[in-house]
Amino acid sequence: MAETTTFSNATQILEPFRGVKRVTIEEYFTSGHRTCQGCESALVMKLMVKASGPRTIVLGSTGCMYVANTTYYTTPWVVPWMHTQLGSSGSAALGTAAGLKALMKKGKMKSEPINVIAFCGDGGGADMGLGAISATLTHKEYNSLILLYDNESYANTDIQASGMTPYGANTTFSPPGKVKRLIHTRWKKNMAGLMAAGHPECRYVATVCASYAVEMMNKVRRALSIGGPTFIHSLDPCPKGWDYDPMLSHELGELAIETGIFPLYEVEDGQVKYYGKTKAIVEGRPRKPVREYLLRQGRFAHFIEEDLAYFQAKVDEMWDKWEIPAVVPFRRLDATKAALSAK
Ligand SMILES: Cc1ncc(C[n+]2csc(CCOP(=O)(O)OP(=O)(O)O)c2C)c(N)n1
Ligand code: SF4
Ligand SMILES: [Mg+2]
Repeated sequence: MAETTTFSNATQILEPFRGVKRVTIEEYFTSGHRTCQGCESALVMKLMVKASGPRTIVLGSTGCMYVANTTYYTTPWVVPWMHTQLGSSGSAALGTAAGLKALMKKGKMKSEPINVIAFCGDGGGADMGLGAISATLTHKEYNSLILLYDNESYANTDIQASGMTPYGANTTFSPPGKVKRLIHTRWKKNMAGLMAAGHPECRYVATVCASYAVEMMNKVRRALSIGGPTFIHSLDPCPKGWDYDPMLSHELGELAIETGIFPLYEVEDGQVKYYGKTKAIVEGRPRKPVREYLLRQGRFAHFIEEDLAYFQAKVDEMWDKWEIPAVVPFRRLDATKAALSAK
């Protein structure tokens, strides 16, 4: 029987890396995967597990980060890793955290803080697995991180539109045609805002982009240290689905932030904190026009001026009209504002 120790629900305390030179050299996601050249999601996996360190269990729902990562007899994962069903990242996170806790409490395994991270794609997480993620974020007694890697399509099955695909994008479900130029006309789901606003037991929600690698790793470290269920949304440029030269992945990540399309922030115990260039925008720095980001990608090549103007207006609305800019789309009624200011 394994060594028995007194059980504690403590987490690993992972201090932030203070600059790139302080980042640990060990890798836990190495060679052996077959993702496309320039795949940002593969970089997210590498940084995520570098941030969490060796005492980590990673669970991954079906998608590119499962299929391309674990071809028969090859894997880049150095830490324990398990594949889970497409909509099940939330259930996998909760079940694993609960299982570890039960085994440690019973003295069947050594009591120690083990990081549990479940990742999911936008299709598996924001569409199919939303209910399971939501349930997990209500269970404050189990420590886990759910990381949604958002390449803005069901990429692995050949780029079908998801609830996270941007307005107007060309996907295999929404090819532009002569009769109808735009097939996909829904505005993208606001996952991090939804998770933060709707789950009072979840102490930490953040958005990340691997173009800002140290910041990204530090948010993973914070999420794992704070305890309870936590959630991170990562925006991942995907050369195949977004149709661009793989060398542009890093630049597109930056442009997504600089145009204000994807804000970088965290919500810790209800406090919103903006990061990097998003913080600069909040403090008055002008946003780059969205066309600089959109027109670098083949999936928007059919856009005409009218489409670019609509996209820009929607992003402007996020910044100018939302009660918490670019985070949650609530707007107070004038009567409510007046009543509050009269107090
Ligand atoms: C229940 C179920 N339906 C459909 C599939 C087929 N399928 C495998 S991967 C995938 C795409 C998942 O998209 P996403 O979660 O965004 O991950 P990505 O492939 O983009 O990395 C689909 C539809 C499946 N594996 N299971
Ligand atoms: S299709 Fe996109 S997410 Fe999938 S492996 Fe290729 S670049 Fe990565
Ligand atoms: Mg996807």
